[in-house]
Amino acid sequence: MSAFYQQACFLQSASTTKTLPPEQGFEVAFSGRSNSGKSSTLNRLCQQKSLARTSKTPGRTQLINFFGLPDDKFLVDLPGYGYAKVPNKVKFEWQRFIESYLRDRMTLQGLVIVMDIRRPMLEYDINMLNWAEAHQLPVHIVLNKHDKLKHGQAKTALLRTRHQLKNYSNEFSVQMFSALKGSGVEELSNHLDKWLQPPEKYIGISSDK
Ligand SMILES: Nc1nc2c(ncn2[C@@H]2O[C@H](COP(=O)(O)OP(=O)(O)OP(=O)(O)O)[C@@H](O)[C@H]2O)c(=O)[nH]1
Ligand SMILES: [Mg+2]
Repeated sequence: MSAFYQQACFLQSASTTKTLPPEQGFEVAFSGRSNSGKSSTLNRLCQQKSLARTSKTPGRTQLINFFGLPDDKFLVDLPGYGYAKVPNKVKFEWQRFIESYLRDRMTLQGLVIVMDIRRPMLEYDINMLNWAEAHQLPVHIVLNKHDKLKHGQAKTALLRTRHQLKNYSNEFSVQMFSALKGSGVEELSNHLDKWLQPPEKYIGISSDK
């Protein structure tokens, strides 16, 4: 378990471009359908139960939330897409804000897309992947809720998703994960290390928890 991500602290929320923190260092954003477990994935990665707020009610995260790590590295929790109960006007505004964040943020190194392993690669996910490809933004897909499937079914979902990614031209990777059980957390932190480049002193250092 990486000691680096355990240092994460809530920094600030943003609801408009003007309220975004200054662009410095490197950051990675977590996106995905509402209720796929983005906030739970962040909490598991950072080994903190309530760093990002989680909920059974989809659409809980309505702001872009920034978490700071040592050495000017940041993790960013984006609002979930595909949440139907929000009025269209609000949805449109969010969408514009998130799109401008993803397009213009110079410090953004990559995008983690969290999907429910039982329903990966739905329409919104594919839209996001197409968008990332068009903007040459590297993507790492986390197939979360692995614990909900038998191992064979989960493996099939992984292979099928990997196969679908073959059509994309930019950097894409995929892994299984369970925010509930903690499986896959090391694979995720190793991947993020490539994007965020933590200070030397954290590389290979794990906590004993
Ligand atoms: N079984 C299981 N449930 C999970 C897992 N990860 C998240 N959940 C549950 O899924 C629900 C949604 O989790 P969140 O982390 O709030 O999801 P989110 O994607 O951040 O949701 P929004 O912020 O609303 O977009 C909660 O009830 C979590 O407890 C997992 O790995 N396994
Ligand atoms: Mg959330």
